[in-house]
Amino acid sequence: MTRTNLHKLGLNCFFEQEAALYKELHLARVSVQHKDIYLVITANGEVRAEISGKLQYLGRDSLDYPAVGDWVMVDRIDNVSGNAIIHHRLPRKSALLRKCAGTAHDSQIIAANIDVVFICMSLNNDFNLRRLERYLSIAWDSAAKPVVVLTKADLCENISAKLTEVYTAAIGVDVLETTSMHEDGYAAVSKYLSHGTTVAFIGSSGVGKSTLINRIIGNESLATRDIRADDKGRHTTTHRQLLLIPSGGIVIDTPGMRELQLESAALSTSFSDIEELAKHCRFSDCAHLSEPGCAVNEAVRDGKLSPERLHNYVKLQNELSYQGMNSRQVEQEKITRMFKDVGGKKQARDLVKLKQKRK
Ligand SMILES: Nc1nc2c(ncn2[C@@H]2O[C@H](COP(=O)(O)OP(=O)(O)OP(=O)(O)O)[C@@H](O)[C@H]2O)c(=O)[nH]1
Ligand SMILES: [Mg+2]
Ligand SMILES: [Zn+2]
Repeated sequence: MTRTNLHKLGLNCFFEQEAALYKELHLARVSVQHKDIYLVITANGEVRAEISGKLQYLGRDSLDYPAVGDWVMVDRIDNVSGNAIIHHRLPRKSALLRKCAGTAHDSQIIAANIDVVFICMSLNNDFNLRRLERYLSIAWDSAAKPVVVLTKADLCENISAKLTEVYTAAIGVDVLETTSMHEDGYAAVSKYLSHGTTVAFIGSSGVGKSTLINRIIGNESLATRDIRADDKGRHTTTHRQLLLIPSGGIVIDTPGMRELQLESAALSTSFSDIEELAKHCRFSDCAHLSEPGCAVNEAVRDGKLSPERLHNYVKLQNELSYQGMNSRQVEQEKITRMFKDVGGKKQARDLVKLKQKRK
């Protein structure tokens, strides 16, 4: 088994002091969480673990449970006699949180005990300052240092103009420009990856987070999207994962976030052109899908509006409309919308009733 130096993994006096309270247990850091099963890195390497009944019972909401990046106390450092049991989660120094779309007040923890947040945004399709602002605000709330990492510089023709825009949206934040297309395209990020420093990568799906991490590590540890597969919207990375960089530093890869909490004001500002067109749709509640007399779709047909832009707008609008609902309401609303297109509101109601009966 490979021995791990826990200081390389980010251990410091703060956590050592906390751990000293539990002399009979061992320190470990959570690297992966799959529902109830965890992978934790111990001094003896990675082991499978689950949380103790007591910890399960005492947890009041999802933030109480261990998450990727957390330091925990486990009862064993091998899997010879089954999963290790996590008895305690040590206090966090920082936490990156996201409010869940669909649930009223619940937040979800993306990563714990991070020093730096790399907010990744590509210089081509994904470039969106409003979205960048939302990522910045969750990064500022985390107590870690935000850094903007612009990817795919090779696909951008007016980099200096884009940089100027980013500087105005991210005042006082370091902004790095990267590309996977040549050897030193990631040189700018290396100075943030020093011994014991934890960097979390966040940003939309497909911007190149996992590609960047593979380059830093120097191999293809993480799956990245196949260039030929045009599966836009499908996430390549499916779970958060903490990895130790052999040359120093720790990274946490995350799947592209689909539902960052949005604000309708921000949406209107970013899509003022579409909102302007929508005023001319025949129906005031036009969803710009396949309704007759839709001015927005007409603009797409005339080549005045890109279909991708409309797609993004509709997607964001959808997310927005689920906000503030509890999970049951979201489920009902989804069913209603599914049938709305085929004119089957009654069918939708019946299905909802049926589902409620089963519960
Ligand atoms: N041209 C160009 N393509 C890149 C660059 N970086 C990444 N890509 C490509 O972009 C695609 C997506 O990269 P990934 O690393 O899988 O993206 P990701 O951010 O991890 O996506 P999720 O895991 O879905 O969140 C892949 O096909 C990469 O090869 C770059 O600098 N330039
Ligand atoms: Mg990925
Ligand atoms: Zn319309």
